[in-house]
Amino acid sequence: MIGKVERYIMEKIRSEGAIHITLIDPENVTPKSASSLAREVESCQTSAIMVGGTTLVSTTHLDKVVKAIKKVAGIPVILFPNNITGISRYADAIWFMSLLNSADPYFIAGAQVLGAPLIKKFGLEPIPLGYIITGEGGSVGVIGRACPIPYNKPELAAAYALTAQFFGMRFVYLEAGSGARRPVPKEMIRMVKMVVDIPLIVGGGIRTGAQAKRAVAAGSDIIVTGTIVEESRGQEVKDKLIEIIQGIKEGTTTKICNWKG
Ligand code: 1GP
Repeated sequence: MIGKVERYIMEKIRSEGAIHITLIDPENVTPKSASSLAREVESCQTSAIMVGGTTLVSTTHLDKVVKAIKKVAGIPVILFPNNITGISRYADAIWFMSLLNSADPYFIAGAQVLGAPLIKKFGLEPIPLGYIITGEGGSVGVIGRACPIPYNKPELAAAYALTAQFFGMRFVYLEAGSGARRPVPKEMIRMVKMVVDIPLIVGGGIRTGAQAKRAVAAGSDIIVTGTIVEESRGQEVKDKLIEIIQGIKEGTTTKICNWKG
């Protein structure tokens, strides 16, 4: 069943062409800094806040961070779990994600089986997502025991994305890894976009408006950035985000779009 947050995301993509989501890693913030960050990114018109990271964090700390963000943010807070410890009852929704190119069944369906009853109990909105690690893969590639898809093999990314769609997942995410030196190349985004009808999320290593523009023009529906706000302070956070969001807007003017929505 499609819930409120998913409907909001779909409507936003439909009306704006592509959207931006900010990722906050609970390991890198205090509840206080998370709430001021949330205020700043919302004022720059990011569409939602994802909370999650690759390495372990205490659930108590995660709860405090999510609560602090929820207190100030009018936009949805969506969990981006690395494991069952990434679940908090205080969020609005959770990417119910499977790391499709992991060599370890735990990251494909094991952690999900452990987490599902908790998600049900907390009344969190699960949004089914196929997660695909590409390029260098970063920490998430190592922790998730992924076989990252080389950038020069876009047809493999397309096959994985199609698999996500055929499994009934409603979003697909091409991940380069947080802080990646090179974001997912446009050729890979384009090839995935040509075959799938579900919205495409792209993230990892996007630091400039020009990179965001290229990724959207190639077909990304959602751009996720995390590192740029973590590395910046005060006005710099806003300047960076405004640049990225402007790039996304520019990208929509020539965007490849083949899903009916
Ligand atoms: C990581 O794709 C996200 O899961 C964001 O990556 O931190 O490089 O923006 P960055």
